[in-house]
Amino acid sequence: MIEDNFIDDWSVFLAPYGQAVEELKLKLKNIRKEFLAQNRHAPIEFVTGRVKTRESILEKMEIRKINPEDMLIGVQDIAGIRIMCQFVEDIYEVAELLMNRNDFKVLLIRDYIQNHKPSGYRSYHMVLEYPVQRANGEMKVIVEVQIRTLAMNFWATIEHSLNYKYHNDYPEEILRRLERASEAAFMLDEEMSEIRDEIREAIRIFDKK
Ligand code: 0O2
Ligand code: 0O2
Repeated sequence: MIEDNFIDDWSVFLAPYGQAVEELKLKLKNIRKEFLAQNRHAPIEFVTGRVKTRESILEKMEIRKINPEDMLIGVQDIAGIRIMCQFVEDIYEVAELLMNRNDFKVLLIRDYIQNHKPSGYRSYHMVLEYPVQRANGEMKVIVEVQIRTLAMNFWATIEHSLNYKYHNDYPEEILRRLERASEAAFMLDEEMSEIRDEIREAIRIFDKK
């Protein structure tokens, strides 16, 4: 295991990341509320967030052979936000919303929807530079935002749990099934997009009731 003493106090180090996650969750949940208050389809279904633990940061550094001085470049998801959407179109609407904000800077985008990962993983990733106000002044922290549909989230969640058991070394049969499941999730998203307008109308009527 990699030495962890290049950080004096991990809880002090991680605190601004925690603050960034809490602030962003609140802001994103408010976007949803605003849309709903205006009786509009909310492109955000729900938001989750977490700060990576010390153990998980060190593990990622070990696996990827990241030196301590490169930690902030190599581990961009110490603060992680996940935004779940109903439809693929919503993902791009949310991305646009985030790009037009001036409370943080979008540093980079990785579109694993247009170019899914070999594993079958699909999501839209954004890396942000988010300023948090601390007792000693402003600090800019890096936050990874993953935007995905419920179907993409379903696949990624299952694959992630399986990975605990197989450590990326899947038996051929499971790999094949995961690939098929990823395609099925993608097709589900495509089908849902096609009937999106009808679903929207149904939701509107349901909400009114
Ligand atoms: P609500 O009103 O229940 O939706 P915290 O404990 O403060 O760190 P939080 O937000 O409570 O943070 O927990 P986390 O783990 O970041 O996010 C979980 C949120 O995602 C919860 O919402 C869950 O209700 C919501 N969630 C999880 N799965 C689903 C789902 O399938 N559909 C929907 N609509 N929401 C889901 P909150 O924040 O407790 O608020
Ligand atoms: P956690 O907290 O366990 O989810 P690179 O792979 O070098 O291009 P990097 O830095 O790994 O880029 O970032 P990437 O791939 O854009 O995003 C990494 C995160 O995306 C992962 O975090 C996962 O959350 C998610 N992810 C990426 N690929 C997959 C996949 O094949 N399956 C699943 N389930 N999730 C994936 P971590 O580090 O695994 O952390």
